[in-house]
Amino acid sequence: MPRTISHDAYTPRPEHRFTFGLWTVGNPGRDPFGDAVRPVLSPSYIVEKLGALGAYGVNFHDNDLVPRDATAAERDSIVREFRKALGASGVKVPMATTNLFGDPVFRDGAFTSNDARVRRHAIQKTMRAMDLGKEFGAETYVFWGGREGTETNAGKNVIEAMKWFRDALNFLCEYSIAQGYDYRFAIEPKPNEPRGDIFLPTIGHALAFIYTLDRPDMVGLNPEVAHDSISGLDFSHGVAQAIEANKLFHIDLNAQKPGRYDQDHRFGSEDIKQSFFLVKLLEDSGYEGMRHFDSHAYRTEDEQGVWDFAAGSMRTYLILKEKVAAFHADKEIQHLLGELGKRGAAPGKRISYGKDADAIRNETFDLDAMRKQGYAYERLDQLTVELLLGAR
Ligand code: GCO
Ligand code: MN
Ligand code: MN
Repeated sequence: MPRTISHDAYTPRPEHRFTFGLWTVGNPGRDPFGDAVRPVLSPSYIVEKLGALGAYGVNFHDNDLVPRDATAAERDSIVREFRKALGASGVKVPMATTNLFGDPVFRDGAFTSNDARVRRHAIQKTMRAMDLGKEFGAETYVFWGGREGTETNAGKNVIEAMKWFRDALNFLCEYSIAQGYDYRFAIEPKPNEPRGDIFLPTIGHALAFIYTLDRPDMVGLNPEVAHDSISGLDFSHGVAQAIEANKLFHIDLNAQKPGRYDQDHRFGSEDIKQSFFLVKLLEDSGYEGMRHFDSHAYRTEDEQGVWDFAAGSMRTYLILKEKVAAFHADKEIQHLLGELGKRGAAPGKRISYGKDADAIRNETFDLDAMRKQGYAYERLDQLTVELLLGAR
């Protein structure tokens, strides 16, 4: 029996900017060992369901919407029907992207394949996918290079591959400008899977690469929880660095046990504390972009499980957002943070050579006192845990 949607403080609404991909809720549960377990859902049906659940938008790869072998007439009729579904549900398309990984032609990469014809084809496919995204008003264009990488270093010159990657992004930035598309490009780093090792594996690699492009202002990041967790990194540190550099253009929310294959589980279903600090970072920093759930329901689930998964992702985000407010309102937590603030942790306490050179050169430090004083992080963390567990 379908569950009824509850209307309480955690009911998602379009202004929360929650989005899903056609490929996420539409994932039929195929894995390397087993067949699909759920029927394919049509894009229009997905949009209708997401609208009813309170999502703001839906994103897609070109081929999630228009199959690879569609004729021009089929493309037109698919576009027409999808537009109708969007209009009826009020669901928006804030982001679009290209499938540069499914077709066997991309087995050695797309922009970095050793075959120059493949590299040119990848660019052509992306130009057409950018056209498609713009037909629905997409503003962010994601580049996830799932096939850009290697299993062996014997066959690829990685220095050349970086140049090919850069050429492709420079080319596509010019295309966006020439067409008047005004896209914001967001690179999505991932360390491995489907390739043994993927190029631009972390937020840091991608960030450094961006500043080597012709138009670094147009290009930012789409970091994903699961991808940094695979590498055992603290995701919110990478996201904070992206925010500080004004490069957080989009974000993929999900959950992942460290060190495993890409699990793409429901947001908040693994590391609650990590998820909390991520929501806190996004909310406290005033991030205004989409909260995109790049994840899918467990393979055990039928269609109802998929909508439980989608509703649960948004609900958990909103519960954690409320916990963020509770953290800010908690007197003891705020007292401890206030003590840190007095010691110099409050924002804005920065130095510069011009202003401080003499003072620092001549300052006398009470090193004994400085060595003895603790930071009360044990207490602060325990209070955070208790708050998350509902004991405060
Ligand atoms: C993955 C990636 C993808 C991308 C998607 C949009 O690990 O499979 O996260 O889901 O996010 O292709 O670019
Ligand atoms: Mn992923
Ligand atoms: Mn992703």
